[in-house]
Amino acid sequence: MKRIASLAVACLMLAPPASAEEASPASPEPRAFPGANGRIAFGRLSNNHWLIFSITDTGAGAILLTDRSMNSYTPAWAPDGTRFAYRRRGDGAQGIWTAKADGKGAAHVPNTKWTAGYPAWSPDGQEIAYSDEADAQVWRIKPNGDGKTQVTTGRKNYAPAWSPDGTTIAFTSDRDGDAEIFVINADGSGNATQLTNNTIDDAYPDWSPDGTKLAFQRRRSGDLEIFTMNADGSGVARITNHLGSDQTPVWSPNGNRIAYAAWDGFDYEIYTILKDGTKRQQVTSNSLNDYFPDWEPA
Ligand SMILES: [Ca+2]
Ligand SMILES: [Ca+2]
Ligand SMILES: [Ca+2]
Repeated sequence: MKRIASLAVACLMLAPPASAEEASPASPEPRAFPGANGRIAFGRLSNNHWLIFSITDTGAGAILLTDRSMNSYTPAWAPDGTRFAYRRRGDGAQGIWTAKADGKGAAHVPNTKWTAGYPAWSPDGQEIAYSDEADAQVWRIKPNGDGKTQVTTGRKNYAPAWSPDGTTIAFTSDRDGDAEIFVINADGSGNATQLTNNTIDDAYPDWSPDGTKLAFQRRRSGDLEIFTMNADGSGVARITNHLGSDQTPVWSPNGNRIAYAAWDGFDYEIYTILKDGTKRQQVTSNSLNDYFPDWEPA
């Protein structure tokens, strides 16, 4: 009897206080992008294996999210921050996978194969865009493998980013001989609109949470830097000015900062910077290569 009584007390302690429930009738509060900044997920090359970790934006509390026997790449947080999609290669089913924010419950997205990569969620969390190296096209698919639809046509398309209003998908294409940023209707209708047009590489676009800007990487005098531009391609602004590659930018969920990977002279680290290019902060610090960050909505 005594044991049952203490169990009941423990259950009471786990229950949320009634006042808190009254204060937020819709609890648990749904997390949404845009919103507050959560953890940063990223890929790390460790002992010839690609692993995905998450870490706080101050560089504390790194957690391994993927299996050490597999190669896992390019994490992308779902808009509610409860799951992430990624690319997985190795034994078993390869292609796009999803897992809970703690790495548990990993599952293959059926109908994606080993050539599928660079996942990006739709803002309603119902679909994932990705690019397939086999045909160099951008596709969209539901996490259960249903509704697979080709979005792009033309040559050499990769690295999609779904706009926050859900209507368009930005992507990179090498179709004119160097990398450019394009945007196309998310249902694949109409022609893609070219946002950059030059003879240097512009790649890996990511939408600001309010949908007004894109961050991307540009190769400038042999050195990669982070840039932003308006959604129509105007107003290009350089954000980083640092010797060594600065690449694969992503916005913070609150829209104030940009996270990216940078070469520090020895290996790659994750950094964040204010969107005006000031107050750079280092997130990871080690002798391994840390790449492809994505910032969790919390
Ligand atoms: Ca270009
Ligand atoms: Ca640079
Ligand atoms: Ca490192």
